[in-house]
Parts: sequence; structure tokens; C-alpha cells
Amino acid sequence: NTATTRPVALVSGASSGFGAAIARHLARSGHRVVAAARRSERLAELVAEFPGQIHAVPLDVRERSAISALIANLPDDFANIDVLVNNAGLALGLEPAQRAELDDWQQMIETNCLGLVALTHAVLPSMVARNRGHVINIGSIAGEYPYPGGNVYGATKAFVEQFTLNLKADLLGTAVRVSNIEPGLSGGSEFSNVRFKGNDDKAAAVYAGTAPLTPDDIADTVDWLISRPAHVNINSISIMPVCQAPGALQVARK
Ligand code: NDP
Ligand code: 8X3
Repeated sequence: NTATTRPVALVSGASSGFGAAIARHLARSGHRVVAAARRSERLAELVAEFPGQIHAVPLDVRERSAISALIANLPDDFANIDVLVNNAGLALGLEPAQRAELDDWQQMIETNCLGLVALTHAVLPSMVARNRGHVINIGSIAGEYPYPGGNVYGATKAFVEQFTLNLKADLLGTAVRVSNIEPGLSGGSEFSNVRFKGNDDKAAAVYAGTAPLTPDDIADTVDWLISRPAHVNINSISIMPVCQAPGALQVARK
């Protein structure tokens, strides 16, 4: 029966922005979705939209024991994860390194690197045992191109890029796929509100006069990656809006 053979996806950071759009797209295309994030009231809205198809789990990806508990306590219908979307992440601050907060750096590393690694570590063995699965990491163009104030945020996304490629190396000989999506300037999420710690005017200014990517653009990309034929692995995909380009090298003059 189709109900029991539906593929299962786990989306971290499903409470807003990209993650919420990805969860919705995956639910619409027939997946059962485990939606994880810290704000459970937001996840409840997703569950109400797709009753029975979305299983919400409050999760801080920085808590290793919570990740083990999440995996151990999944209802039977959601237990075998076929698609892991490692989307939970954040940027904090845009100050030069010499003025940045060490606590911000720590939170970005713990969330964007350690959280992503811990979820992957929890899910991979079952994918390999079933010889089935796709790990999709949400990196960033900030992991490819440096920019002033990108310091640790960009470094966490460079970590995601290399971790993705090294997973690919380890998964050789299995059917499990792994991809890194690297979005550029994207609106419609709370990314800049979080980066600027609730300063909504500063956040809005980031997108003024632009036509940025949207969460649906990123969710479309996830749909496309997982719908490639089984022998095709997209290693990485870099996406910018038409209004964005990589920056020029800079020179300090006297
Ligand atoms: P949002 O701030 O809208 O979404 C971030 C999500 O991550 C939220 O659902 C948040 O949920 C979750 N999250 C943050 N910290 C934790 C944590 N410790 N444990 C669990 N969940 C957490 O931003 P976006 O949708 O834009 O960002 C999604 C991903 O895309 C991030 O990895 C970001 O770096 C990346 N990205 C964003 C770009 C952009 O310009 N918007 C461009 C390129 C990449 P909650 O607070 O409820 O826990
Ligand atoms: C988000 C894109 O350029 O704001 O990862 O860092 S950027």
C-alpha cells in the first residue's frame, strides 16, 4: 500500500524560510516529513497543513542527546529516513573579525558544522544499511566567496562544502547520494533578522532594490536534486539571483 511506502524526509530548521518551504514541497510530492527546529509552535502550523504527513519534533541540533532521542523515538511510519535535508543554520553578525563576538562564532560553528555533522552521523548508518538515501546539505556561496564580515559564517559553509565531498568519497559503492546547495542572496526567510539580532530595518535593507532568491527557489532545487535518475549525483549546485555577482578583490590604499 502506497501509504506505507512513502519516502521519508527529515528537514532540520523547518520552522521558517528555506526549511519550511522544503518541508512543504516534500509533503506535496508525497513524502512523509520529519520537521525539526527549536520553535515547536511554528512546526505545529506545518503539521496542521499536512495532518498525518508531517511529524514535528522540537530539536536544537546543538544537543547531541536530543538528536539520538529524535531518531530513536520516530513513529514507525517516519522511522526510515530516505532524504536528510541539513538546513538548520544561521549567520550571526557582520562585523569584521576583530570586532566579532566569540559567542556568535561558537554558535555558528556548533549549529552549522557540529549540528549538521551530528544529524548526518545519526541518519547515515540506516541509509547505508538500506542502500537508499540522499543527504542534502544547505551550504552557501559564502563558503565559496569571501566577503567582509563573512568570517566564521563563510568558514562554516566551506566546512559544509568539504564535508559533503568527503561524504561522497565514503559513500562510494553505495546508492546513497549527497549534495550541497549553495544559495546566494535569498529573501523571504529570517536569515538577516537573525544575523542582525532582531534589527528588522537593517535586515530589510539587505534586500532593498533587489529581486533575491526565494525559499521556493531553494525548495525547487531540492525537488530537482532528489528527482534525478538514481545513477546521478549532483555534488554541488551554486545559485545566485540575477542581481548578484561575486565581489572583486580589494586593495587598501594610503
Ligand atoms: P531562517 O532563519 O529563516 O531559517 C533558519 C532555520 O534554522 C530556522 O528554522 C531555525 O529554527 C533553524 N535553526 C537555527 N538554529 C537552530 C538550532 N540550533 N537547532 C535547530 N534548528 C535551528 O533562514 P534561512 O531559511 O535563510 O536559512 C536556512 C539555511 O540556509 C541556513 O543554513 C542558512 O545558513 C542557509 N542560507 C541562507 C541564505 C539566505 O540568504 N537566506 C543563503 C545561503 C544559505 P528555530 O529558530 O526554530 O530553531
Ligand atoms: C547567505 C548568503 O551572502 O548573505 O549564506 O552570506 S550571504
